[in-house]
Amino acid sequence: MTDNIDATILDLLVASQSHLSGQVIARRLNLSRTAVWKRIEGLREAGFHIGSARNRGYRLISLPDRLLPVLVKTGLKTRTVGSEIVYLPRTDSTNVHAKKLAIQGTANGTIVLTEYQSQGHGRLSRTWTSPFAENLLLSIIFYPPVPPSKVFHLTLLASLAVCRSLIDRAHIPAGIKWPNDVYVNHRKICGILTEFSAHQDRVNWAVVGIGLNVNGTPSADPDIKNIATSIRHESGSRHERLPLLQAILQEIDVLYHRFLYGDAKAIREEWLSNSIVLGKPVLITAEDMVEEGIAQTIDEDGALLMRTSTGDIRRIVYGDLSLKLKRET
Ligand code: BT5
Repeated sequence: MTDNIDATILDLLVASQSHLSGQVIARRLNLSRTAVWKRIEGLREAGFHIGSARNRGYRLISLPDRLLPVLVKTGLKTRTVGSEIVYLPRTDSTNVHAKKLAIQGTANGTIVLTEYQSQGHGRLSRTWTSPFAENLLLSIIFYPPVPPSKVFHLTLLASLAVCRSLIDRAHIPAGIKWPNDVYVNHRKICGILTEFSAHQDRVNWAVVGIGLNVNGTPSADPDIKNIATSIRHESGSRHERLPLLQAILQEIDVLYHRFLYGDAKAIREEWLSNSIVLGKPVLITAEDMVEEGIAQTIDEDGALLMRTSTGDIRRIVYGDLSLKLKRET
């Protein structure tokens, strides 16, 4: 695991175009040369490729393809999101871990990042599967000063942030499927799971979990091969996870502040213009109902308004339900 000393060593190595002597690093950090050497060994174990030459010192050759906090923080321009970054190479579920941190009162905007989840989950105890270090798996903790009816905006803004980033950075035609998915070419590329705790009319904390398929190959996973896609599958080549993650965090940061202090209406409008369900025939299933109709819009609180065959407008509140575009059924 890297910390501030590692981060400073990495900064020095990145800034230095050639070798940097252990003595110079030691002096800058007020460490012994042996301590520097131990740090370099630790960074090598974490996957940093650092060369060394006698009498010349160390040189950074390549960075690891791991979402280490020091890398995520470098160049990250956010006010709230990523205020703290908790990196767990493996965990059960980032949402589970994040909920524990939220209860302990971790900083607003803290993110929990992992390379692998043994019990990643969606809604209704469904499973979220993702191979080691191929995709993005994270949860963001917020303490939004809003009533529970507004929490769905967090799912809206996260899906919008992912959608924008996929279009702008990966150049793939992403669209949002109400209530919590991002789709590309009729397949799911991202799922979002927002969980929260509220007391009376006030949200205590909310955790926004995001699973985005970047370099995974869903076609190799029998459970999702017919319904899922990834950036790699769509574009035909691997995609760097780190800049994409930073772009998503930055988008979420901007949208979160806009949601709280500015213009939730504009977010909803942009969300609507990226929706792939509006105007389409849809089938809603929940424990106690099956409804068909044409998706009309979402209202201020994120509920879907659907016109049924009798012409009535039904208001479908986000919850434990599933929405299928009729062509998928
Ligand atoms: C979701 O649930 O789509 C929300 C998924 C949220 C996952 C993130 S990962 C980080 C954080 N930590 C967690 O433990 N969870 C969050 P839902 O709408 O219920 O959809 C779940 C369904 O998506 C499954 O039943 C599968 O059919 C499908 N699925 C599973 N893994 C997938 C994948 N990698 N790509 C696309 N679809 C997948």
